[in-house]
Amino acid sequence: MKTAFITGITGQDGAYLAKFLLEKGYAVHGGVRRTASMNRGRLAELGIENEIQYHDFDLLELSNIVSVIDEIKPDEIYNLAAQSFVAASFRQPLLTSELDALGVLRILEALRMTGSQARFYQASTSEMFGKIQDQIQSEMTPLYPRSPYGVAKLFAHWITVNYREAHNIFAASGILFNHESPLRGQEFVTRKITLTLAKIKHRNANILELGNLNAARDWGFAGDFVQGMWKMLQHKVADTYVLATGRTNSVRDFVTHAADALGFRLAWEGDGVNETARDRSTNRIVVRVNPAFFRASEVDTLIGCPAKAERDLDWKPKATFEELVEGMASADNDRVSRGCVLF
Ligand code: NAP
Ligand code: F7E
Repeated sequence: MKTAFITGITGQDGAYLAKFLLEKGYAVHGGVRRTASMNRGRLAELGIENEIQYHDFDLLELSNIVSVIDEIKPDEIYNLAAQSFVAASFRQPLLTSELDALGVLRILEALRMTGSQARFYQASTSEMFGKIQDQIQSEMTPLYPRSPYGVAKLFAHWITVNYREAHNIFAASGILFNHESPLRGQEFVTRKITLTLAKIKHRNANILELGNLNAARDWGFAGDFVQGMWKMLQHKVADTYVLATGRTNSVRDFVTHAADALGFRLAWEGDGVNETARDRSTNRIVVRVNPAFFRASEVDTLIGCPAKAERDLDWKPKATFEELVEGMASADNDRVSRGCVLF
């Protein structure tokens, strides 16, 4: 039986990855930071809350990272822990860098200091492409991050490559494009859209306020992407891979599809900050722009090329954009109608 240690196990990807590894017969250990309230709702929703061995873990604390690795002696470490919300990184750039940049270096140093032979996965991100230098982004595309989050993740990516080359650590970096699911945090735009529209439908909210409707992302399903993480650690050599769907859609497209799935009939009207969407059946405005959600510097559009992962890892995303949106809308419709939105 192999042993895996997942940092960030309480987050979206951590939950899906834990389920996937448990099904493969792994002993799964999870790192959780101390908080005043329990936050294992995603693991509970997947029915695996009690199948995981939990360890106190914080990216800020080197001694803690060393002792956890010493105690578990994992075969594989998946570093998914991060301050992952781009908008928050503009307000908390130092904290974001401590966690998302130096936190990764702390784990790599812990691996070096303990002489652990664990294979290491780093959760890198398409946010590193930022102001895109190629129309379609691949492992060869120059990086140009546009937020403190993107800059911190860029450091983490390169320090992972450096420890691979300098210290012979099996350290893989997955440059993952946006991946979403019914377990996505409510602050991210996809989940904000499906949850708020479901609430409007059930008369628990009046309006969905969004920022940049023109932003376009390559959106995939998180359940597909965690399988790619695992494949990177099964490969004969550690490397860097892009995981993406190769298709891009705007925030406006996402709203339109989610609204359709929930039974609204939207008509878009106006331009720029005055753009709105009216529900034709009730004649009510249900979506409007609020500039408070604009970013100080924006990533306008992303679209990834997953050809290397397809070729070397035999990885391909399965869910389509439409299936993703419908799945998220349906899950939030159920939760709101049951009055049970736990995360
Ligand atoms: P998420 O839902 O925000 O989960 C982040 C996890 O990190 C949570 O478990 C959180 O714990 C934990 N964490 C935060 N600060 C920590 C600290 N100081 N010490 C230890 N743990 C800490 O993120 P996700 O969407 O699952 O993403 C997983 C990883 O992939 C992240 O590194 C993210 O930056 C990266 N990524 C995500 C995407 C995407 O589209 N989802 C794409 C590319 C890369 P709490 O539950 O206590 O908050
Ligand atoms: O924004 C626009 C916003 O916050 C997507 C993280 O997982 O993926 C995620 O980062 C787009 C941006 O995700 C709202 O301006 C419009 O252009 O859902 P998001 P993100 O910033 O792409 C990457 C790959 C990661 O690595 C990150 O960890 O949507 N947008 N209106 C809005 N975004 C939000 N959150 N809220 C709005 O009201």
